[in-house]
This record gives sequence, structure tokens and C-alpha cells, in this order.
Amino acid sequence: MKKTFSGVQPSGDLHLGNYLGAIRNWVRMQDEYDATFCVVDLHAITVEQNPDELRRRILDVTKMYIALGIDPDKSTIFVQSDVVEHTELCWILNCVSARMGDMEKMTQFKDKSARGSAQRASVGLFDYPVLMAADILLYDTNVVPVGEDQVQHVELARTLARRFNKKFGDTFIVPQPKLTKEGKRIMGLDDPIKKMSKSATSKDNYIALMDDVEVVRKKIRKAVTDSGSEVIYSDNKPALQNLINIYSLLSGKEIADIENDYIGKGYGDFKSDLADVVIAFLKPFQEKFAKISDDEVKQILKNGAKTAKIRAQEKMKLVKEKIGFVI
Ligand code: AQP
Repeated sequence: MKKTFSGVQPSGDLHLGNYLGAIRNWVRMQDEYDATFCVVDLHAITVEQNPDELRRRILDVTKMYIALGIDPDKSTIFVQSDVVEHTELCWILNCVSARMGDMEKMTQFKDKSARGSAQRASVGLFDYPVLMAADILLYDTNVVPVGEDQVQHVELARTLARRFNKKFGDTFIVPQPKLTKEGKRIMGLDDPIKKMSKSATSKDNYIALMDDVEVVRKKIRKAVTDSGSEVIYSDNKPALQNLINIYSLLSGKEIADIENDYIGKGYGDFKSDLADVVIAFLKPFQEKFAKISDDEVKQILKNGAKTAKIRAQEKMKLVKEKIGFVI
């Protein structure tokens, strides 16, 4: 059975972009793949985190995975820092596979470090893509379901795997990224040129999975729209295109049918219905989330870490042998 691996950082409020770009695919894939889904807390600390909030978010993100449809009986769910082999492999890849030239091309580092002073960005933020490569390569991953912003990092994992295999002999599977067509880059509601992001400065940028009904309605009402008033899916109307994508992905309606429904109507009608579609998705999710206890989640994570660790240790034994460590 082919293997899939992916993760989300517990670094803020999970939003519709995280769901439509990544987690929605995971739910489908867990039936066809040997699936492992990780809460990547080591990635989250590449930017400053409040320890109490981080602890809470790790449990909440796990609950979200489950409430969105990841089944712990089908998939392995665990927290990254529970399996120390991730950091161990990251260090080895840092030394024997990754090159400064690779890392200097990473656009996410450039974007994120540009938000503050690049000089004050953590070394971890710069090295994040190598840790992500370690996450993926530890589990012999064939396919990595991610949003478009992470494709460059999966490409790096491919490069590092190939380089290691060439030097030390076959060790790692070379993974493939997997994207959804319309969900691969959900844009910010306040700025359709930038992707929806947990760390956006304004909460109006995203619809959080935990937003309540009134907040959802308000954010959609405030969402930036394009000039004109017709509800048409076009590259000339990037804001509307993004809202129609969200509508289509959550309702299952074809884009052409949505356009047809709004002939002769305006943005106001469309936005009000979009809010209904989003709420119809979020409500049952939030109800499921509320029913999952912390104790239940901790047990799932404990079991998941045990399974992941066995696999990770086996891989690390091979890696260490290859590079010349004494086992
Ligand atoms: N706007 C998006 N559209 C589609 N997919 C997205 N993803 C993130 N934003 C969008 C995908 O969600 C998964 C988890 O993302 P992450 O937690 O690893 O961090 P990220 O990619 O950096 O996403 P954020 O929300 O912007 O987080 P912050 O602000 O903390 O960096 C990934 O598969 C990602 O592609």
C-alpha cells in the first residue's frame, strides 16, 4: 500500500484554506493509502509562540483533524515532537544533503522573514524546509497532500532524497506532492492577491474553522470584491473567483451552475448565500469538535506516537548505517 504523510502547524486558528487545500484531501486519501498525519509543533516554534496557547492548540488541532474526518482507526495521528527522530534526521540532512544554495531559494522564508527584520528571524525558520523533508522521508512517503505554498518544500524533499540516495545508495522514497485544483490556494478575504493565512495580521483575512455564525457572516460581508456587480468566474475578478471556489468546494456545486444561479443578482445575494454554505459546513464540524475530550485526544496521540516511532526508528537505523555511525 502506498504511503501518505502530511501535517499542519498548531501556529494559529486553522482556516478554510488549511481544510480545502490539504485536510480535505487527507480524509479521502486515508482509505487508499497507509496514512500518517502529524501536528507539526516543531515547525510552529520557528516563529514565537505562547507556551500555554501552543499546548492548547496542539490538542485542538488534533481534535480538528478528527472532527473533519480523519479516523484514528485508519490513520496514524501524532505530535511531531513526540518522535525525536524528526529532529535527528533533520540534522543529518542539514549536513549531508541540504546546501545553502537550496535554502536561499525558499520563498516562504523570504515572505515570513520579511514580516519582521530578516536579521531577527530564527535559524529554525530558515531550516524549516529541511525539517519538513525529514518529516516526509522518515515514513517512506509516496504522496504528500499539501496546498500550493508547500510545493517548493516538497520539491526540496525530493532533491534531498535523490542526493542522499545517490551518495549513500537507495535509502529514501522520492515523494510526490498532491494538490487539489481549485483548493490549492485559497486567497485572503481581505486581499485576494495573498493566500489565506493563520498568521495574517487581520483576522478578516481568513474564516477560521472555529468562527461562529455571526463572525462568518460579518467576514464574508466585509470580504473584498472586484469592480462590477456580476457574479462571474473570471481571472479578471480574483476576489470573486476565490469566493466562488470556496462556495463550489463546500457545496459540491459546479462553478457554471453557481454562475447561472446568480444571473441578474448581485454580490450581496451571492455573499449571503456563501455565508449559509460556509455555516452549513462549519456547524456540524464544530459540534463534533465539542464532543471530543482532551483525554480521548491524548490517548489517540499516545497510540499514534508509538506507531510512528517504530517506523521512524527503523528508518533512522538504516540512515545511520549508511552514513557511517556505529549502531
Ligand atoms: N490559503 C491556503 N490555501 C490552500 N492551502 C493552504 N494551506 C495553508 N494555507 C493555504 C495548506 O495547509 C496545510 C497546513 O499549512 P501549515 O500549517 O503547514 O502552514 P502554512 O502552509 O504556512 O499555512 P498558514 O495557514 O499560512 O500558516 P502560517 O500562517 O502559520 O504559516 C499545508 O498543506 C498548506 O499548504
